[in-house]
Amino acid sequence: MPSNVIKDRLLAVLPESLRPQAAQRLAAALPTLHRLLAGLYGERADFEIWLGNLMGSLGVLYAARPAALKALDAERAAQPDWFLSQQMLGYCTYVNNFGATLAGVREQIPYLEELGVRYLHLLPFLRTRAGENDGGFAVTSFDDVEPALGNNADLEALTAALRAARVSLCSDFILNHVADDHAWALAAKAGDVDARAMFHIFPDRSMPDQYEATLGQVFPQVAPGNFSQVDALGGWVWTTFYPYQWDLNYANPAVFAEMAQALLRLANRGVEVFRLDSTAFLWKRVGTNSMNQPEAHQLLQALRAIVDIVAPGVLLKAEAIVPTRELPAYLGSANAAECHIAYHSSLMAAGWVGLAEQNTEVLRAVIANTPALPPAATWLSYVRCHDDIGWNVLRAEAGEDSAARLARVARFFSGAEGSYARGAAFQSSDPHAAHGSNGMAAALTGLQSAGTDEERAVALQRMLLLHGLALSFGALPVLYMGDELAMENDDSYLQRPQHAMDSRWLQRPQFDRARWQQRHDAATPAGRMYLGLTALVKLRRAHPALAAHAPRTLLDDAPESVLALARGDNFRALMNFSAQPQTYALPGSWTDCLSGAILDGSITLAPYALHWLERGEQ
Ligand code: OTU
Repeated sequence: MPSNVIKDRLLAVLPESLRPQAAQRLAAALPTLHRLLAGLYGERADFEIWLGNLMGSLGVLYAARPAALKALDAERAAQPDWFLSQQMLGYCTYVNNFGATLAGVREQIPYLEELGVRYLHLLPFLRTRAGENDGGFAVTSFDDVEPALGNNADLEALTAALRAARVSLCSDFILNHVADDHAWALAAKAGDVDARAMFHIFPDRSMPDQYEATLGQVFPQVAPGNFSQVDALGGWVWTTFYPYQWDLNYANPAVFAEMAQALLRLANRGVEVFRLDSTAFLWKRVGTNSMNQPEAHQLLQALRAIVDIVAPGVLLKAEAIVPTRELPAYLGSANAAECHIAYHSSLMAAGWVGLAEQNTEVLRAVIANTPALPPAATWLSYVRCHDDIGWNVLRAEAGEDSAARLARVARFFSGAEGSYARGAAFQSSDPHAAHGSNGMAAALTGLQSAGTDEERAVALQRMLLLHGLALSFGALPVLYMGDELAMENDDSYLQRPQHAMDSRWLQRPQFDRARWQQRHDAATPAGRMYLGLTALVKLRRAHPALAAHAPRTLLDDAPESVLALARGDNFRALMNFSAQPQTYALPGSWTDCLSGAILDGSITLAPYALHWLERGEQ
């Protein structure tokens, strides 16, 4: 089908007034979209018909986009790097833990504003499976809010209120799998042929065994294997994660078309950023680990092209917990846009390795392996999130004996051998290794185990150090709910049989009102963390050198336990990962932004200290 016919399918459903703008966006993005989809699905006899229908459906969603969101699209099209500013700061939380419901989250907006938050990631809030649902990561309907949390009107009221406060709502978009009680899964179980084709279903073990030969395992203890036997399906279905999370089959164009529309319907309710969950797993290939396949990137680029046409103010964020070298591809290149943001899980994990080893070797290797990015794209930096800290992403950077080295780090954070940390090792098929470590930052940095004021002060310094790295690296930094108040582990999951095997629940506590009330009281750990962190946030806002896209250089003249980053010519971030003071020579005279001290020729960093320096005497 010639491209003007495809284009017309979209334009035809738009009112006259929207057509010139749509024609412009189509001219920019349709050739790419057409090429990508033809590459993925072009060999099917009905490809052109399918594509025409998809364009018609996109037109309907284009026309339905509310005026306030169209205005946002226009504003952001005029300034596509808006989210790279040093004014941007994220906050991530579960709805129920933070505000009970979506309406309750709305009440928390003043607190978010006080913190300086401009981006709020609410963990899954769509209708989820009855019973165990992996913290909402098993979605039953992309068109309904989980009833316990509210309804679509509450969602729209929340996005409107956040928009008014200049806070962008980020929602998970779990596109790799659906719950086993999603309408497609139910229909597949009932024998519907089209619904069965939405999944990877195998009559016997022959294909699953072939795939398993080279697949990894995400939850080897609680959900071993990548396939689940379902009698109603008469065979095995692909389930990378829990058995009730059925992977979607993106080799079927219907899956792509349905999911793209589901995303846009949420965008039309005011979701501004989509956290694309488990993006690495979207395409399966025998003989590989079925992660990071070229087709997974083509799918994401196609999704991006669609967003650029229908809702160009929307951002896509890749959640791909993969080795550093695989990460940049998720942010695309100058001529192939993909996601706008990607988690830098290597940087996050390496920060923790730095603490455990009191050495920045791995951190420096990660930073050296972090390439410059295309314009209007950035990393997401963070200290903790709702998942484990996955160590395996660092295998390349952790040197020759990386497995043993990372296993030592995992043992350190589970409190072994006299360590101050109070975390838990997570999920491994190998008793000598650990997939990851769990625990709140306060537990992993020693605050929870501290017995004296001095120990508490050191632990808080470690927490601020890692947050300082996230805030000065050059990224969109996202705080994890509770860390700003130095909240500790929540052990209550051990009492819940359905969660007891999944120690990620350690870091999913209820927002602590009592600590929140102490946040301005420097005599409390909560207050010290809050005041220390908010001082950094405030300072960051005033320094364009700390914007995500401002230049970054790793300085190699610092002691091995000190990480030294130059941000442009006139700004430096220095971080001491050791328990010993460290001295570092400085060229010329600098001002310490936090203390105001003037430094001439050198600086001595206290244990775990973070310093932001500005050139000259300010
Ligand atoms: C994501 O995570 C989510 O963040 C998890 O909370 C979900 O359980 C999972 O998807 C399924 O939806 O591999 O790259 O090691 O890092 O499960 C995606 C644990 C993932 C997580 C891993 C993960």
